[in-house]
Amino acid sequence: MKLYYAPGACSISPHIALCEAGIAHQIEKVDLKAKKTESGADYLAINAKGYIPALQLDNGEVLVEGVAIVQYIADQKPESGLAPKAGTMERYRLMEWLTFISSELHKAFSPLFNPAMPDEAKKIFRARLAQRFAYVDEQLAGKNYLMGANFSVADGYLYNITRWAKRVELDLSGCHNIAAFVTRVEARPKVVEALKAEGLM
Ligand SMILES: N[C@@H](CCC(=O)N[C@@H](CS)C(=O)NCC(=O)O)C(=O)O
Repeated sequence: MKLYYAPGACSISPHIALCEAGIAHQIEKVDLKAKKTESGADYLAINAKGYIPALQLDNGEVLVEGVAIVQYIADQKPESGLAPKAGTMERYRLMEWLTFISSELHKAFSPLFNPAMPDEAKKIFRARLAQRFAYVDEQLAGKNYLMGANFSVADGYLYNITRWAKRVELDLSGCHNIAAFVTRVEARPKVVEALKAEGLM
């Protein structure tokens, strides 16, 4: 499998999933402005949507959308425990988290990364994100990970997105459970492997 990624972007989540699942893979960097991969390929021919992540499967098929990609990876190695079995209530709980992280956290960062967005508007988006993170902080009370004791693909995604807070001056200093979660995730050897491969450590 090959993961198309950009260092530090939302492709960290599937990258962590691949490492945690122990799946042999390659990674190829994408220049998102030029829409070119590091080997010179036209990225739009790989993913017409133009964004990362994209996962090229061994049969050549390309899967996009982070939430679909991480579940695909987890399902290749059910023994990894990265996702509960499909069809169970627990699996819908995982999807509930993945959807929340995607729509309420991940995409809510976009206006804060946009240089054209006025500062007054950014304040509103920042305040909304702070509320969402406060909810996550409450949910992590007394738990190691979002689903309980075990690490899942939702944790890799949450960790990925939480890394962006400092870059957009989002103050998470009151979120002590999230801080402990981040420390716990960063202590995982497979997470370190993914971050090192992207040049982030
Ligand atoms: N819906 C997509 C969104 C992915 C996304 O937002 N990717 C960003 C990086 S974090 C990107 O590639 N932006 C560049 C662009 O849209 O041209 C997903 O969840 O996988």
